[in-house]
Amino acid sequence: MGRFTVIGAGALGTLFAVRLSKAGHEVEVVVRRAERKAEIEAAGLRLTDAVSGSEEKSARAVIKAFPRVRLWEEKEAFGGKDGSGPHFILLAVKQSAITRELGLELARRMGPSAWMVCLQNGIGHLETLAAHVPVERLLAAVTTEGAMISSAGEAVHTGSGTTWVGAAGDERGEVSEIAQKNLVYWLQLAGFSASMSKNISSRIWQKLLINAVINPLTALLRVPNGELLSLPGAGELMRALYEEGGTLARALGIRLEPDLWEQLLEVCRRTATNRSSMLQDMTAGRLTEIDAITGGLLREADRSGIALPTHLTVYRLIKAAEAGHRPCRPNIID
Ligand code: KPL
Repeated sequence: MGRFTVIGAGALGTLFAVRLSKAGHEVEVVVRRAERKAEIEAAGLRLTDAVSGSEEKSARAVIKAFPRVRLWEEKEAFGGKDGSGPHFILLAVKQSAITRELGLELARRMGPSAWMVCLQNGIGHLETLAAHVPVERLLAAVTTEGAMISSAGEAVHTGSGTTWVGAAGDERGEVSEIAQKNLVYWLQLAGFSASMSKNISSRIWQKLLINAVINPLTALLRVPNGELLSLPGAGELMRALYEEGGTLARALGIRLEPDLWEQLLEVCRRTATNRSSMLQDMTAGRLTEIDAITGGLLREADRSGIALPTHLTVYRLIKAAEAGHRPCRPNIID
């Protein structure tokens, strides 16, 4: 059985931690604040299936408090000091938590058999981490699983999706191939639909285009994903954002599947009751991931001299809305 460290007990972190732990793996969950650790320990890590209503509880996961930056003195490595077989660190924190400081700390705590698996939406995080973590130890994961946090330690699984795993530096794929196979196999045994991807950048971009349509619009309109399909005018806005993103991706030579627009609509249908992560952040008064999603597209467009007027408008609206919710709590690894 495998060893997993899940960093961040948000919706995705909890979903992966509970399923992997139930499948018999050694799982530790790392949260930043001691109060959150105590809350989760008291209530247990739980996962509820939104469709069947059944509850899965994980008794096996060990929960550790990730010390605050100034307390990061203890030398303990994630996943224990040694052990046989690969140790996967699932990084399930928000983009805004991925800083140089975190990269340095993670690199210091990674043992010799550790692989870092990044589950973030958007772009930019892999470059930040690769400055500190050896790129051949970095795996990118793209998931279309839908989940929401309902209380401390409790996630609701709102829609099943697929998780693709690939080497962060595409050309280093052969170095991590055995680890990738192992991870995919264990994810499958834990009940996930998972596959290896030889072209993870294309998967990252396809998810980015989907998030750049659904997330800001649901956050601005304050509706669950499914309602975008029926609100007057929303369809036109979705299409405009999608077309602009597609033009940029093609200009950058990124391969997009021909039915990506259909896939986007399908995500809205499959996660119809889900409140997007951006809507959840906005409602909770946290900073959103707009800089890594729409902001990521705008930065790339700027470098290529391409205009994305609809994305720019949406970006400014979200920035204004975030500021209107002051005081914004910084995103935390919760
Ligand atoms: O990834 C998502 C998110 O909310 O961030 C989608 C796919 C839009 C599901 O809600």
